[in-house]
Amino acid sequence: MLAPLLLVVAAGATSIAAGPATAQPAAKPRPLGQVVPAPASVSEGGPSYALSDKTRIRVDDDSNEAHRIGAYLADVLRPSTGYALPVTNRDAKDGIRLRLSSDRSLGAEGYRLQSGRYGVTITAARAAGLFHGVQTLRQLLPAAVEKDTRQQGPWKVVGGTIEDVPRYGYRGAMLDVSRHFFTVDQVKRYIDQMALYKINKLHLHLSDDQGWRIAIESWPRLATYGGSTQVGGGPGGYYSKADYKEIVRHASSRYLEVVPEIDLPGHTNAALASYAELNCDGIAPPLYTGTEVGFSSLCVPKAVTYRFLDDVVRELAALTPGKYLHIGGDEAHSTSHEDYVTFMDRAQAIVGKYGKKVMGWHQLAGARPVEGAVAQYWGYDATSAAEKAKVVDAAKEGTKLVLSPADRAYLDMKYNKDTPLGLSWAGLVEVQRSYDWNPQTYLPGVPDGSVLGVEAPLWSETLSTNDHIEFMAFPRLPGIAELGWSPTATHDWDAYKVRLGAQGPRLAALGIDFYRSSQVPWAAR
Ligand code: TNX
Repeated sequence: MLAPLLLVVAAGATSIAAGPATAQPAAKPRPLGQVVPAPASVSEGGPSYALSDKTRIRVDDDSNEAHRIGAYLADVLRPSTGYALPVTNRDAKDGIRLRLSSDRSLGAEGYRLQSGRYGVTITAARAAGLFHGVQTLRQLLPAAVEKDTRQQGPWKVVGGTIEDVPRYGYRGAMLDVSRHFFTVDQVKRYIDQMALYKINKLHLHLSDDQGWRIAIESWPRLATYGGSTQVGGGPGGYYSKADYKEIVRHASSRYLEVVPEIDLPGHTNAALASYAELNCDGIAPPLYTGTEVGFSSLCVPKAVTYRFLDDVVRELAALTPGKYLHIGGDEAHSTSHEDYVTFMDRAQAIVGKYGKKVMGWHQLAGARPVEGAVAQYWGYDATSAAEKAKVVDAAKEGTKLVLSPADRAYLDMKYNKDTPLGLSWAGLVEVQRSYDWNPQTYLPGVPDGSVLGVEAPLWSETLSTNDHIEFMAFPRLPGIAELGWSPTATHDWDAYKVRLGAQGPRLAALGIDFYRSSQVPWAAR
């Protein structure tokens, strides 16, 4: 089943790399396998389909969601092609068809894409699969299709069939909105970029020493005071509940689940500054705008700490349709181990009380993870064997893992010593290093089935604009997305770098400011 894919990818390698920069748009459509993340199986053959001014987008008449996805696809394609692309449920001979079927083999997120002389049909069992299939279709068209002004065609899709289901159900990206605040529109822009690569979780790091970013009615000063600054002393900001709901709504329209994080019991200076009673000594510290970590802690023995926690978790859980609530738990260097364990027991119970699954950074493994808890591993090559062993032992006991190794998946690590943004505590992380690892074997000894997937965190100590986000996330985020989506058999840097190179003109057409790594043979168009 996989052999055709590897062949197609290899063929793509020659045609893309050989294309001279000045050539006119080629009439030959791009190979079916030239997609990131690599599809599970590809078989190319038969006539290609050319979009035209007669093309319609047909959807099953009884699904609102399929209609919405059809309208979304039309919005992507209309400006560049100039075609009307009506979305219709009437039978049309020629066109793009979005079809929900009862084919269980496609699972919750998989899809089948078939293209031939009369059109392209995307079939899925669930709407999320149609949406992912639409992302694949975008990549099968010339990169200029992503531009927002009229472009020269032809707009051809090569003939053949893709059958595609994800390797992992958890394919995440995290944005730190605490160290620097990002507006609702900025978060939505990043969501749209994640969706291109079939990412399905948005983890929002909503609180840290430098800022509390979500309105909590029962503790209003958390946001109004605790959210009033950021690293470097800028004005900060926070999401009202309506803002937050808008982020959740937009994410779910892109088939992403939002995973909110309140980092506890360390990384809490913004909360401690907002309410004196949360401090063991009853004295509120000043707001913090530096970048040190590990100096703050909630007061574990005080009863008020758990009233605060209950209120925050209750209000946040009520805003969260997704199943996870992330309680941080990293770098609690100012909390004794005994206090840490006590605190995490209580915090996990509160998350359970409000119907959510606990997620925490992997230090949770050194406490007492509750049944069903998910630990997010963020160690790196230099992490001690003892620390890794705690995580592996927890996995053996049933704790599930999401992998975010800092020297692979951290999008805030510098690419090389000259990268103007980012940090380097876990090392320099070029594009190949970021891609070239296997989530299943990364922590030896972890039982099969423990790994739920991968996540690429973006910490924002040094990042404050869209360009900053995009320069650090691209092109590493597509590589992490591929590790989460594609079968291991497709894993091959030499093939991947060519497929990634083909994303260059596409990212440029979308106005994404990406790092043009010299490791990647960037296509000219
Ligand atoms: C470590 S990763 C942290 C964050 C920093 C990040 C910077 C983690 C769970 N904690 O507080 O922002 O490094 O790379």
